[in-house]
Amino acid sequence: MTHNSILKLAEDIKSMRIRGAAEIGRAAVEGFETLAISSKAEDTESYMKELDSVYAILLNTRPTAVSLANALRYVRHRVTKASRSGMDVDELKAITIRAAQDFKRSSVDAVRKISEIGAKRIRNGDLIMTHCNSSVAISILAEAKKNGKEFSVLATETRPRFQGRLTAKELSSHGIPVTLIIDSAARHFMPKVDKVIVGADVVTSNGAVVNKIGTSQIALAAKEARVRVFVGAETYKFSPSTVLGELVEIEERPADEVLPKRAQEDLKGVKVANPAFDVTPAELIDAIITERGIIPPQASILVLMEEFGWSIGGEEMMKTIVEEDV
Ligand code: RUB
Repeated sequence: MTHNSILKLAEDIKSMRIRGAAEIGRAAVEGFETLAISSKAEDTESYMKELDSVYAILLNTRPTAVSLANALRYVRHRVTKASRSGMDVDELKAITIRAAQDFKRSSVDAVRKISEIGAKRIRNGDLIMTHCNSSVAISILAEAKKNGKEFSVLATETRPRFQGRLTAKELSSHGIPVTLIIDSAARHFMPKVDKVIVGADVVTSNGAVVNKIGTSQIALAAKEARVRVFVGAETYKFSPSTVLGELVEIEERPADEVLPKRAQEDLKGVKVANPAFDVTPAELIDAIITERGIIPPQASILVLMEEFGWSIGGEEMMKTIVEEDV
């Protein structure tokens, strides 16, 4: 039977009480920790079944963020390997907890490294635009402020869920001057902007970035105004399956996030579309800041090859869609 707190965790991710790609990944592996602590399984087979069921429940909460899938696979892969090597159920539980904690530690560490690298690109007097609420983008800005840089930020409000308000609040709490603007004002302000810094839910093998809906419009306006676009992304946000041509699924959120139920009744027959993310092609991105350094988006394939130990067209690369192998 699935533990109630795991179902609650899944619901919290689905309803966006827990949100943002990094946070989703870290929260998901905590689901495995909860399982390991509370499972009453006495043999490895039953434990692996429970693990697989928790994996499926959490994986299906939000379809776009690859951080979620990669985090879950990071843990499951280690436990599966241990199970195949003949470890007993208590050892498997201990490995689950250790792997989950390793993932969380490496995630926090990656964000810290990205913020140190990214902060160096911020100059005194900069006006920086950000979109949505990215913990990675905010860490870069907070680190720059900590290092004594003086700059200000334009934060888009990010309809329909207004995550930009969270961003404005967090930046303000770091003493960074911030102005909240409506999403459609992005192009209006762009000629005054020095840099755009956003986060990512997914980086594909061809260097495209999937992030909050509206990111690609901002990147387009930035290109037109010759403003640099930086994306902060940990390497676990790079998607291995895109190398085989898999497309990233764009999450469609409920209509009432855009139009409350009562307003929908007034607009009978009108459909609402509410995609949560969009794709910004590599040509509109200047650099991706990872924990391993700043790379041009076109080098994303190299990150994936190193991460998974692939050679071009090699057997391991061709097996990437087999979940256990990634
Ligand atoms: C959040 C969003 C963020 C990325 C990166 O979307 O698009 O820009 O997830 O965030 P949502 P982070 O609010 O729908 O989850 O840098 O924190 O991983």
